[in-house]
Amino acid sequence: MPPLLLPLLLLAVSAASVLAESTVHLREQFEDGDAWTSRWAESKHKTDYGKFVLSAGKFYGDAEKDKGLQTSQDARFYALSTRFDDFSNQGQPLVIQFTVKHEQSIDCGGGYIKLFPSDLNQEDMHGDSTYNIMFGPDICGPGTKKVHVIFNYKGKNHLINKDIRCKDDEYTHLYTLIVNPDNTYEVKIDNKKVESGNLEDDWDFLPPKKIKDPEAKKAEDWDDRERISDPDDKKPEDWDKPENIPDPDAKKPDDWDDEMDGEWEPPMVTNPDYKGEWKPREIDNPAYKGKWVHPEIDNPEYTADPEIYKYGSIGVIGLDLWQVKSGTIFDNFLITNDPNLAEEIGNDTWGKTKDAEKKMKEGQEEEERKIREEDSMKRREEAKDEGEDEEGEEAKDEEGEEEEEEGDEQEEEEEEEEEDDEGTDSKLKDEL
Ligand SMILES: [Ca+2]
Repeated sequence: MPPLLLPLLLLAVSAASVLAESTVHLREQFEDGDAWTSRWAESKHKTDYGKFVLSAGKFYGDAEKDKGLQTSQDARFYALSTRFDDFSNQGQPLVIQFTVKHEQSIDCGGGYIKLFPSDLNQEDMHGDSTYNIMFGPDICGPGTKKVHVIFNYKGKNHLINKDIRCKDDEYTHLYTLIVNPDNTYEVKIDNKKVESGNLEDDWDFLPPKKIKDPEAKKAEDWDDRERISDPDDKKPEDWDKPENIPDPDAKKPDDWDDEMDGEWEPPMVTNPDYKGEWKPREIDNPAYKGKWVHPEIDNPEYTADPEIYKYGSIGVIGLDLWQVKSGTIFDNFLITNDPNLAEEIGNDTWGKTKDAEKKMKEGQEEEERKIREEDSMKRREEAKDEGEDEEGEEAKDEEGEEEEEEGDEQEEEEEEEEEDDEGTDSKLKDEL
């Protein structure tokens, strides 16, 4: 190693260790039975909010660890939140992470969290309560399958300009948002980066830096025609020929009777000499000045803000959402200043149970398939025993239909993926 590298390396290590001071503001994995009910508060803003229950669901990787908050009633609003010590993310990364499992194969419903300032009245939390950040998946029909990243900036909610697609299968997925004090951000799904960039670029927090100069105008004699008609090109004198002419080969039929049939005229045919409409040839325009570009100036309305990322108070995380078909499980909530720690915890929780969860679901599907198969076999045999060919045919037909249906579903899914996300937010849709 060259001698210069060692002190540099030490410097880098000490800088890293300063940054590595991790703070965990919230970690909630629901591993202590019913005790969560004392930590989470349901809003009383409405009287008919849906109930969250503690459950690992129909299939899981670990019967205990995979327990989380599951929505249990269809077509309901949900409003539950938990409090932690108030903090500001000033000068620190802010990491929000949690898992979502739409095991009901969700049609329309929110899977996002809201991060609130600590002055939120949890008992009165509702759709219009002021929040700092809203983050997570939202699905409503084929049109909306996105990850929301909404920031409240100076009292106004701003949606991300980019389209981040969320997972729409029935497995548990890990969602992570990292907001850095240099005004950059990163969104991860299952510990893989799916989007990143600058807060200023990807949200409309600030007016644009540059605007078109209102004083600048294209000169009237600005010639921006790249090609023009050649003024020297003239139409040849013999150009114009009729499009159709009487057929020169046509002959008056021998039995034509002028008195009876009228005067004979040959039928019209396309003129082989017809050249169409004459157009002069195109040449490069000698007066071409290039495309005119509107000059830009600094926008007088623009003021840089080095602290877009900053929230003075963060103290509550809430699930404020609408679900048509319930069954979503939220788990592994984590709020920290340490992206690496979040990644490790993600791998230790979601990462450790995801494969077993998949295996269990696939095992269940295999069982169901076997039962269906045995059923249809039984029906076929019964039909055979009775010697009724018609019934046997029916059984076969039914099976054929089933296969077709499955095929259709797959096609639909593919179509859905192609559709863009012009749809309405699941919650908004309901509120409308
Ligand atoms: Ca858990």
